[in-house]
Amino acid sequence: MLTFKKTYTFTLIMKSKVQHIYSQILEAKAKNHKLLAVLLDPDKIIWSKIDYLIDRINRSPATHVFIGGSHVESNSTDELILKIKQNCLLPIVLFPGNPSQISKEADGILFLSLLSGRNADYLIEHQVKAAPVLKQSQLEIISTGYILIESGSETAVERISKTKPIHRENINLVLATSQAGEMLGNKLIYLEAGSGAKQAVPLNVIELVSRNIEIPLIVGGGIVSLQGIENAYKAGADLVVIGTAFENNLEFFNFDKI
Ligand code: 1GP
Repeated sequence: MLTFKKTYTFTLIMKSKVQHIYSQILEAKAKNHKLLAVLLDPDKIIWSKIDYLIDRINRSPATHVFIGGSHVESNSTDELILKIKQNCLLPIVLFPGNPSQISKEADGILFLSLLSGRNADYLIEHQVKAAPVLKQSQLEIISTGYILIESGSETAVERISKTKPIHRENINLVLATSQAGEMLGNKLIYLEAGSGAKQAVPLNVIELVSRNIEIPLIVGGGIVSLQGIENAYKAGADLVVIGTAFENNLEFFNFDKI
């Protein structure tokens, strides 16, 4: 824990700057300041603990709050974002499984295209449906090449998108897909093992991709320890996403006891 705290300087991105989420990610990358997103799924929020959850986020090294899930059933996304905004200054970025999860209350959106799959719905159809809604919003739109990596068992993204992940040992295909995503004009590449994945994205894959693209690299899925976060940073991740580990243990980032 201590090593983790001392090794990385986290940039606190204040609310006044939230219209520039992407430029601040670029700035952090240029300075080698690592970024950390806490992912909240509106369907998994325990509302009786929401104030405590926000307090834990404020005390954590998180630089962003991501909101979303592969399959969000409730309509509580707006309510959740408004509640967080009352007491938390971090930028709130949508990480949607489909267009129904768009909320104008957020600051930005990862406009995802699932490049590892060959299901046209997740490559372009959902994006076409979302475009008119996004055009009417003030959300900062951050196009993101989303690449699912095989992680030991079927994940929600795989099940819902009806696509196969790229095999974790097929590193050349992960690289070519990442580079194609960059050439298509995406602003970010997101290497995803899947929420609650048994195995996180392999470090050699993170290393290879980060060395061979210019745009910032997000890594998430199956990272369950501070050491795991640190390893992903060392391998070249610019931003790490933590969902399940924080959801299961709100003390995951607690540095108070050090
Ligand atoms: C899932 O990458 C995110 O889309 C986070 O995954 O829930 O396993 O942390 P975890």
